[in-house]
Amino acid sequence: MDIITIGDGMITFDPISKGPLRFVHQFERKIGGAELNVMIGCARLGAKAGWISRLGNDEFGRHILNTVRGEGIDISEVKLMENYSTSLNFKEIQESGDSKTFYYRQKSPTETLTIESLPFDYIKKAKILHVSGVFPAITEQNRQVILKAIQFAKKSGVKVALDPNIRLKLWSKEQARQTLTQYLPYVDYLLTGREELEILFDTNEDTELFGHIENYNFEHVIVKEGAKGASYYKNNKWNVVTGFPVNKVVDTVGAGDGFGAAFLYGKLQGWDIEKILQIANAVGAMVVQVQGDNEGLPYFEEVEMFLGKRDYIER
Ligand code: KDG
Repeated sequence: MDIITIGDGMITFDPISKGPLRFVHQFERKIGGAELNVMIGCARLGAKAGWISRLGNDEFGRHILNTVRGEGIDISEVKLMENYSTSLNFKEIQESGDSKTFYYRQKSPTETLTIESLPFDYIKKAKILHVSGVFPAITEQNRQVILKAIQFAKKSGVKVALDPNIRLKLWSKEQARQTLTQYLPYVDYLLTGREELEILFDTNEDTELFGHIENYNFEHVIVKEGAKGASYYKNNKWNVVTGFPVNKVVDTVGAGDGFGAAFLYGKLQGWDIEKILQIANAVGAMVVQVQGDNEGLPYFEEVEMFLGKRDYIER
């Protein structure tokens, strides 16, 4: 595999209408999961992607498995577990396109994914292991599973990518900081939001942030800045790569995952950082124009069309 991840997959119920969830009567059944979205993004762009996970042995679990298989992602390390229900997530969409999430993921099937059951051979053969702060936020066991996996990956020469993806509905800033900073010594690519970086290092001062960054061995620290683009850290400063204007933001969920997928795909291709961030910004801009956590993730030809590097022929 080029790239693999460990994470929860869930059914996402997207509201048909905007506004408070209590007034929404109809939903569309989709799938979500931060780490899984990144794998879907990588697979669509052209990477060989694999997913380590557990789902409930139920209709929703089968639906997720079939969809992920259909995206061309390797599911040999995904198991359907008896006596567990697949996790659910209801979204509320505001007029601005911003959204709120309501989780139903207590007793997630991923609690059966233990350190002992981690597929170390599978991890060892990948080029990149991508992890995020969502999976470790669920249980203490998950925190230990990710720690073990990234320690093993680092030791085996597999690059480690981390998106802190701090979900304050799942854990507090302090818990997130305590766990995620334990992961940092094993991380090569830190793909973060500015606010998350400030939570990680408990400061909003650039000079202090730089001091913390220098304490680790990161190959890249990237700050995702939404519509503005992204910045990469180099020589004690942020270097900005400007984003793309978007006519209409429909749904912002999954944009960071799309950005991350494109970044990781770019690393696999060996592109320079400016080109990687240009493509990642393009993918982020494409994702926010489509409803759903991963429906807007483009194929590589579509990114080229978006950038005007390939003709768009309608009929
Ligand atoms: O990044 C998008 C994810 O947040 C979404 O797909 C659902 O994984 C999810 C979560 O826990 O928020």
